[in-house]
Amino acid sequence: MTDGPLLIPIMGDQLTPDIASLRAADKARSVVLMMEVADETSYVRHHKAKIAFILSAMRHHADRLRAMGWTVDYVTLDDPANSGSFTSEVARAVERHKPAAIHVTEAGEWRVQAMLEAWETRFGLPVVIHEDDRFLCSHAEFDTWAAARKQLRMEYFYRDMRRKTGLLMTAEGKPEGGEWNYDADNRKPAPGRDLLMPQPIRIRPDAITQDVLGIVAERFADHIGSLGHFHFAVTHEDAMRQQRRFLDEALPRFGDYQDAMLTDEPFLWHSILSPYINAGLLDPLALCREVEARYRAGKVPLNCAEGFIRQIIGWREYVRGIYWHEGPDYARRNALGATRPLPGFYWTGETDMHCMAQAIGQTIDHAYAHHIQRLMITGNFAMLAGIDPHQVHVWYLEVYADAYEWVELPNTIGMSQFADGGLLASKPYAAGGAYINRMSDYCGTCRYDVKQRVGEDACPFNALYWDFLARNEPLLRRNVRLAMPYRNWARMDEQDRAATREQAARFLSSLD
Ligand code: FAD
Ligand code: DLZ
Ligand code: SF4
Repeated sequence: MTDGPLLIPIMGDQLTPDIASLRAADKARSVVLMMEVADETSYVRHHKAKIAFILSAMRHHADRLRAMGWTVDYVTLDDPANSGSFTSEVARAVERHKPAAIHVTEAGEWRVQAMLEAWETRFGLPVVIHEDDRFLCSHAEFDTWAAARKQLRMEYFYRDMRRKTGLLMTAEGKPEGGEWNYDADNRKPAPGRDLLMPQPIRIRPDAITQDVLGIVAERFADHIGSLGHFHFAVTHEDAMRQQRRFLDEALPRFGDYQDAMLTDEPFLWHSILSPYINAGLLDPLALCREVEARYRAGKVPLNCAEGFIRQIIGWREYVRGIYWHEGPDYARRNALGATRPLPGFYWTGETDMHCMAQAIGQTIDHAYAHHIQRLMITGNFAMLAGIDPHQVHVWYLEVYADAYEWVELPNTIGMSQFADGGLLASKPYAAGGAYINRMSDYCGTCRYDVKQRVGEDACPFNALYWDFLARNEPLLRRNVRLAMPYRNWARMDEQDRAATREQAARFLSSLD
């Protein structure tokens, strides 16, 4: 081993100053390497605002590390010598710094993890890959949990995470309030529009962000998305301001309106914190402890505190566990054999379906849509229409500022498209127009009539819903949670069934 420094590559979703690879190192004998590389900006065609957010947050993080005393070697995207990939940039850095060893925190996805694992052989240097302990549950712990069960369900995993963290637990080790889950209280339709509705703070771009916005506008002009609405925090301090704003203004009603949708109101009572949590600017466990403290101080009802904490220590940890447990070919699952190409309006929002135009339009503007819009509008439509789940996956990975494969893929392939055949979700999240009408104000101003199943003006979701069940009957018939809809389908008279399927076929051929 040489007496050179440690080389510590930090990637765009590792913007945490005490991440494992840094915690283990001596500042005086280390070089932190940060790399803006074409491979990462282009492995899918990310939304412009997603690229701008990550690059600006990386540049600010480099300054933060320098201020803490680290030596940071930062390679910008427009550096003429930039060779374009993590591995080739690490190779150049090895030449520059002649390190004794490389220390790195495990990657967030299979594609990049494979690169890290090849570095030791490639560079002939010791490479230490640290576990990413920003997550509550390690890969090994999840695998052990999964191995002990016949059927994997988030709810039981979540209970274990509650016990592990002590969040919302009583001194006797029971769940606070007597129940583990208050989801039944969290399905209120949206109230009317209200001028006092909470809104995320609009952070004004500083000089660093403006530079990045210029680079992105020029280099990624043909990627989806607008930069005109760029409002993201790009520093830990500003992300903390967004966190406090959420805790004070939105959390007290987060649970009640978690599933609600309202025209031209993209944010409602959601936190809009996922980009910061996923990039490492916010600590998810510390955030949950704050939420619990608000509940214990009587400022937030239990259904809101529990509902929020479940999303983070339940769903977020669970989907990560599934991603690594299932392996890289999870991305190619297609249990329902869906093959239709993704319709063009997913890129423009130009469709007469008002719900789809709203969800896609705000995605283009803000690189954001909340969970129910992703699951029950764009995701539901894609599944009902039989869109190729891999194309759906790539779309979600591209368009949201919080999208990294470890979290996006199980949500898309598993939860939203049922393409894993029921590993993640116990039934397909399929719904007709009635659900959308109940949870939103979208249908009132739509060109289609949500009450009609067939005819010129019929809401497309209605015929598509029945057609989805009918065409997938051999695969889904035995699912007990679908027994009722299949009974209703069987009760419909023969002519109605045929007319419904013809209606769906006409609509689907109009997509082609
Ligand atoms: P809130 O509603 O305020 O929820 C609080 C936090 O809980 C979120 O910030 C997030 O960290 C976590 N969370 C909530 N639901 C989930 C979930 N299902 N899985 C993981 N974490 C969750 N989330 C991502 O972070 N990245 C993605 O790429 C992503 N892709 C998705 C794709 C599809 C098809 C679906 C249905 C969901 C996806 N989600 C993804 C989950 C969820 O939609 C987002 O986390 C959420 O909308 C982010 O907005 P928010 O911060 O306002 O969340
Ligand atoms: C998403 C992304 C983008 C757009 N650009 C970069 C980049 O230039 N440099 C970088 O270090 N990370 C970037 N990222 C995030 C990475 O894709 C992410 O860190 C890896 O996929 C590991 O999960
Ligand atoms: Fe969407 Fe149908 Fe309602 Fe129109 S009528 S907004 S298409 S659910």
